[in-house]
Amino acid sequence: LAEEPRAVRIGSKSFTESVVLGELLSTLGRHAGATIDHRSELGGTQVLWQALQQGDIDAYVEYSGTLTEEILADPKLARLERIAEQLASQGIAMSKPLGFNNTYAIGMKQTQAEKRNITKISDLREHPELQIGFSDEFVDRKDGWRGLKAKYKLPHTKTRGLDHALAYRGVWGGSIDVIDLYATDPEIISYELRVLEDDLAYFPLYEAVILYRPELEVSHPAVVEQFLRLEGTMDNATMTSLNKSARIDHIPEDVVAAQFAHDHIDAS
Ligand code: PBE
Repeated sequence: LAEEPRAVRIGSKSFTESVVLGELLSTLGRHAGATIDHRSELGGTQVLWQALQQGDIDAYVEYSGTLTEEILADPKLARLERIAEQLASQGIAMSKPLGFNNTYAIGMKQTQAEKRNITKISDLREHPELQIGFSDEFVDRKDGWRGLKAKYKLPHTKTRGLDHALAYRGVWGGSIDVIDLYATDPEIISYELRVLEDDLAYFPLYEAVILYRPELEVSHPAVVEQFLRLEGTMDNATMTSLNKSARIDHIPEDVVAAQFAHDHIDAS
């Protein structure tokens, strides 16, 4: 009896965009004829990276800045070619950028920012009274709160770790003044937030790339071929609008992904 080809396992982190991208990889993999197992919302960056290294998953979408700051912990690896080389030496393959930069940013309600005349992150220094609420991962990451506080010499001490979606509700409701944003979050527009200028250039680029185990090129070459069709197809406006469909219009992530694949890369 011929062995059934094994399922291709895709991972995603616990936030909407990552799930949409996981569904997109799943759609493309199925289009290539593979059986797909999407382990949705597995956890944060470290959980996904370890799952990929251990072979519990075959692929997921990561961000260049997250690779240099948090995973490889070598901020000097700014160029994508160098990141790819480092990953290759650890047995992981990386695609070219999908085309958008989902950087962290710091934001607050436009009305609040106007009232206090705050346009850039360094302006926060003069406002120790502001309530800060950061998403869980941002509180702990090397490219997160601690580094930001040090670089900008911010006086705030009481920071709360929150689920990212809850942080938005808090800032809208007024219980939190300042939060971390992801640049492709649709809430920035719908909740009328101001993105503060990163005037000391603290944040690196966070270009989305697909990470995958190179064995996939042997076991499922058609799947890899489909995955790589995503390279260069998604700019920030595109990703933001997919996130909006899921988060604001409540369309299920798999439907959002299938629609994009159908309309833009002729796969569904
Ligand atoms: N990011 C910003 C984070 C979350 C949002 C995309 C750089 C990450 O998952 O690495």
